[in-house]
Amino acid sequence: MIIRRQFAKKNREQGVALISVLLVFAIVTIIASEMLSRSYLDIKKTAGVINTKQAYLYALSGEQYARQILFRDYKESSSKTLNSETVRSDTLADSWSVLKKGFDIENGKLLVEISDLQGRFNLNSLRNEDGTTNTIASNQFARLLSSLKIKNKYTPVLADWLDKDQKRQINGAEDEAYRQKNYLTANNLIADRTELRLLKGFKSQDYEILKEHVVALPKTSLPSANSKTKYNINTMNAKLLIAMTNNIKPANLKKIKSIQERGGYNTLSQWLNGEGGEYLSPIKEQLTVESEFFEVITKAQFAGRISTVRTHLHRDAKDGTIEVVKRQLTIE
Ligand SMILES: [Ca+2]
Ligand SMILES: [Ca+2]
Repeated sequence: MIIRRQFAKKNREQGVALISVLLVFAIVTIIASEMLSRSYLDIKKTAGVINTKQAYLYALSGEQYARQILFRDYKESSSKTLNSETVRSDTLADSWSVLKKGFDIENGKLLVEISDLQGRFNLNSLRNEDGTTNTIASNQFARLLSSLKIKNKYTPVLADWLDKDQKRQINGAEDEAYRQKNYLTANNLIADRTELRLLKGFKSQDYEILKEHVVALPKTSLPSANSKTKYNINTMNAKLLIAMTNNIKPANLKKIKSIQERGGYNTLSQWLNGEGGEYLSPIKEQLTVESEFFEVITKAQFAGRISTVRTHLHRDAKDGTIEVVKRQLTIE
């Protein structure tokens, strides 16, 4: 009996020991797997950060490439002459315009696109240098909205946003309209087209339609404002031409478009004396054939990460020096 009891006791002890060992083993396994999964997540997170950074650096390299293309274009363009005078022009047939090119990079792709910002409506042209509203530009903007079939009347709201006073224009909006949103009107030139989204009643679907046609350049095209930045007739699209010229005939628009596609003209007088020139003459003070402001969009895809950089560049007309006006990291 005593032997059997001792035997049973020993068996129980062994059982308890086995369960303890199994428990410890289970706990160790859980801890180890938790540690492994955490370190796996950490590695993944770090790789994600590194890959995002790498994608951004590739996008910046695309911007550098665009700068080289634009500088080379300036140099090549400087050698064009007409009656032994240098005639520099920027057109849709230029190397920067036809670039829209993708590159294969290690573990991904890079896409670089350059466009002429002087082929878009400059929102800042609604403000004269003295801070008042430029009515010629307001009318042009209103026509741009209507040519894009945007029904909402944003012109007075934009005019009030830009003008220096607090006096509300008819259907406009000054500070009192924004106070409850915790911001006020700029009452100054705007820095980016995205500011349109802040305007009273501005609908995002309208912004999506309008954004490709507008830009906020530091200088405007009207003499009463600052005449430095003009519209490039070689690159202006049909909607902007309708807005600027008022009542231009579809046949003339088509003709202008086909000349643009063939590489435009090297001088403004060629445009003014050509077909449709009668529509361009009234706005000739606002026109040029040469551009200084360009937009570069680079999209880099690297190891599953995407980086999109939108850069505005200024290329000096005197020596071709290129500077970054602004750089934004994401698409709007
Ligand atoms: Ca104002
Ligand atoms: Ca006002």
